[in-house]
Amino acid sequence: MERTLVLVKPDGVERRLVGEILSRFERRGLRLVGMKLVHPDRALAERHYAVHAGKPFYGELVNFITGGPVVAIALEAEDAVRLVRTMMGALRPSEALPGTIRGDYTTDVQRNLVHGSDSADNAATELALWFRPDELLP
Ligand code: DAT
Ligand code: MG
Repeated sequence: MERTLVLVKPDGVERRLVGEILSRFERRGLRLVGMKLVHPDRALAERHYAVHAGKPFYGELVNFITGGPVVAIALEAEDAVRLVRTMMGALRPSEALPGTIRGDYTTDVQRNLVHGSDSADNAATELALWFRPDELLP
């Protein structure tokens, strides 16, 4: 079993798509092991997106993710990291297939509704960043 972090980004909360997004993962059969509504401060956002520091879109990205509340969700499944990435859809809007979250609801490379960890190592780091140990089910 593997765990991964999903964030419903501020655009998802604003667009009232939290339930829709969560229900896709639930119906697929992933186990919900943690969830909370958080308005991230800059320090949290900068740590979360540290791998992108220095890239041209980094400043805007941090502004966007700190612009409103997000829902942090911890999910468990076999191969959860890759499963969630597949269900999210590609970063490039023209490559996000219908049937994926991004492919069904977004056309914007930044306002793309969801974050999902991209490796098992990053999932562990990100889960520890967003959740205290006692906020996750054993
Ligand atoms: P993903 O969110 O699919 O993991 P990523 O890790 O490469 O993609 O980038 C993180 C976020 O940064 C992404 O969700 C939106 C933003 N971003 C990435 N590339 C961008 C670009 N070229 N222009 C604007 N925003 C971008
Ligand atoms: Mg990423």
